[in-house]
Amino acid sequence: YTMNGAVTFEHVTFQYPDTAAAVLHDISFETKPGTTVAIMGATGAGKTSLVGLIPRLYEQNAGVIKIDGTDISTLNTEYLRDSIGYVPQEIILFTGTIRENIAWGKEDATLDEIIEAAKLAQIHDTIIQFPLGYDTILGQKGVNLSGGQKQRLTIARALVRKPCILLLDDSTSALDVRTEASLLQALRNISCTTFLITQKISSTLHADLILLLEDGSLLAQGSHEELIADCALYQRIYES
Ligand code: DUT
Ligand code: MG
Repeated sequence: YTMNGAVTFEHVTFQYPDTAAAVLHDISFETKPGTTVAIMGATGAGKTSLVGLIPRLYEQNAGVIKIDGTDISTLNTEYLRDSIGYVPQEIILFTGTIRENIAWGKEDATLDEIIEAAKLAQIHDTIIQFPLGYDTILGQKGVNLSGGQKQRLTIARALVRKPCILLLDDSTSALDVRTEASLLQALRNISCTTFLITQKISSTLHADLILLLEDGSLLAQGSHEELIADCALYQRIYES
């Protein structure tokens, strides 16, 4: 079967093997398929750790994580990671063409698939402005991209695998508000459940669910309107 991408956390607690204290405490939330989930919180709050549990990069110590109602610990790891696109916080590009960089990890991707992913990631228009287009070489001997262009390229790399769930770890920090909104709308259009770690209120405004983490605990969750009404910390972030 193919995933719908409804993710559920039930009382999830997580601790890295080499640390004394848990970094996530009793996290519970539920997403609907194809929706946008924004994760906010100060540095060290546990945002990267939380999304890493979804493709089972780590195992939680307590609680259950489900996708479409199925406990992910019962799912084949390869299938799980094939269905989940992960754009890590650290961008990795190598010396090679744009085409090779997008297809990294899925070398059998066709040019059409690469272009489709680049369009979704809002980077196609930039790429075709280079004289060599998708054959443009990146790196020391080639073109240097801006921070936001690099972010969109790595998002395209995740999308070429046609994931049902996409994890964006701070991957839109360098995008302007309008480009980010176009990206989120494109992901909605293909019904890709998107987890967006962000520090920007502009990205949470259109999220269906906002998770606000503080010291590993879920301080608040809800829509922008709900958090503005109920959550003092969110109000402070909004006003700052
Ligand atoms: N931590 C570890 N081991 C690791 C990674 C993180 O002990 O391999 C700790 C550091 C921190 C907590 O887990 O106290 C949460 O880290 P995480 O990276 O999840 O925080 P973040 O919210 O993603 O922070 P940032 O905004 O700086 O990326
Ligand atoms: Mg992080």
